[in-house]
Amino acid sequence: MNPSAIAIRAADTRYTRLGKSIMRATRRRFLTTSAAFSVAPAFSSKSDRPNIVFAISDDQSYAHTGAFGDPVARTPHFDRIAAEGVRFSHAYCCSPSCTPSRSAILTGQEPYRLEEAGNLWSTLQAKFDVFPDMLEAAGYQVGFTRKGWGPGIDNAGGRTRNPAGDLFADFETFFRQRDDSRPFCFWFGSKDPHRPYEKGSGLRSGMNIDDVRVPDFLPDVAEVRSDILDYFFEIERFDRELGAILERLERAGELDNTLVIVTSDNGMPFPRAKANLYDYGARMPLAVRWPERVRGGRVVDDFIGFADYAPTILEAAGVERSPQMTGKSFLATLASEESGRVDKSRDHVVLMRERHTIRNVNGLGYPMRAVRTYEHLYIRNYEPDRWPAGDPPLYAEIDYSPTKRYLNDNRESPQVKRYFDLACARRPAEELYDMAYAGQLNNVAGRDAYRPIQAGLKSLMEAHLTRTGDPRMADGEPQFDAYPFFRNTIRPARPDL
Ligand SMILES: [Ca+2]
Repeated sequence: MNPSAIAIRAADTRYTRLGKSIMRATRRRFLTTSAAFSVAPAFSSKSDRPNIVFAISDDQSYAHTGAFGDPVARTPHFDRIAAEGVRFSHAYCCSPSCTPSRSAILTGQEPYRLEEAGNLWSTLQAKFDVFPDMLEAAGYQVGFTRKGWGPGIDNAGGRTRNPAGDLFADFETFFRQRDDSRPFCFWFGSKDPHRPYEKGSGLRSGMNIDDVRVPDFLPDVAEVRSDILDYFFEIERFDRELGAILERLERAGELDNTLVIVTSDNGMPFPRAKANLYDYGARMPLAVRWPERVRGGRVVDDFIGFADYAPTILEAAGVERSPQMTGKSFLATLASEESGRVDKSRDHVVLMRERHTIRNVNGLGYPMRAVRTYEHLYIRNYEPDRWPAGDPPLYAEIDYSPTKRYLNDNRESPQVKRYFDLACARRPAEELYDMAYAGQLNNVAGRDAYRPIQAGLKSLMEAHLTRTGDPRMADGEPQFDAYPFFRNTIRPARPDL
């Protein structure tokens, strides 16, 4: 066993022991503090308080729904929520990695504020308030199915259950056992379209490979097109399951008093997408429907960050937000009846990444921060000597896939090398992209004409990070690389990429 594996195993044991004692303490704490999550007087009866359905796919980029204009992926149920509700064109996950993204959703805080939960596969300490606990303390019934918060070990942080609520086999089981005199909040956490895929499933389902829009950072070849179809196959499966939940609510007469939010946690599992701060890694589908309060048929262009969900959901439920929360409710925007840019202060979003997998030499992460505005994307890479997609030769931050294999097998070809380097090569300490000028492929950082813009974006980003307590803005080395990684995969099991 290599030294990192031993260190991690030791950390596992320490955290398990720690977890048990914290768990007991937390149970007491929860019982004594739950009354603090009070219900506002105006929302005292069930009819004033909506049910909430939070439907989240796993690894889906913003572009891949019918409502966002994709010509192949068929998502009639997402499209319905968008048509009868509000579609947000500029929603961004705080961090393009499952655990930190979901941690931000649940806590209403940026993941860099959440210690271990800034990383994949660690824990979310019980000291961080999560909206399902707060709703439950205010009388809601809360449940989830499949993938809630995670991956990680919730009880290592002193929790007694997944931060998304109590686990149920499916929505139907939850819905049948509920007390219908009280509202509920249900988290539908699909594992689609996370890899692995059944190779060829998209083509076999009848999708037209000629109609695939290949993103500009991937080579336009049959292998990649077919891989994208397999990804679409799972997006469509998520959408059908969403449809079944909507149909069940409609049949029970509960749909129109349900706040339905449909989104994803991070972008498509392809090179230069997932685990990157470019749009295909961090920009998310988002549609919200609540006809009793929200006029439908609108597209809103305000920037929404994932720390904004918890304050929005709590406000809709009439529950006071936690003082820990740094996100901002967008309920007023939902209720405004306006389209386009509604809240003018929402003109940018700040993004981050710390450690994703642990498959690099010494198990180090690839720390990044970024700010996205309508016109630009500025990225700061704090450790440019490390490898953004993981160390060669495995580049293990990129999920195994036919697309990754194609890039690797053809990396010496002049047509493919550029794409391989976009995903895998080292990156400079600063990147700046001008949306009007070759989008997110042409780094213009350091060019004379862009110096004032670059400086302005850096200071906008750092002001936000400082205001919200990012350890990277404080003195001393941040601890993200020292937190435990609760999975025994130090090296990828498959050496074949
Ligand atoms: Ca994910």
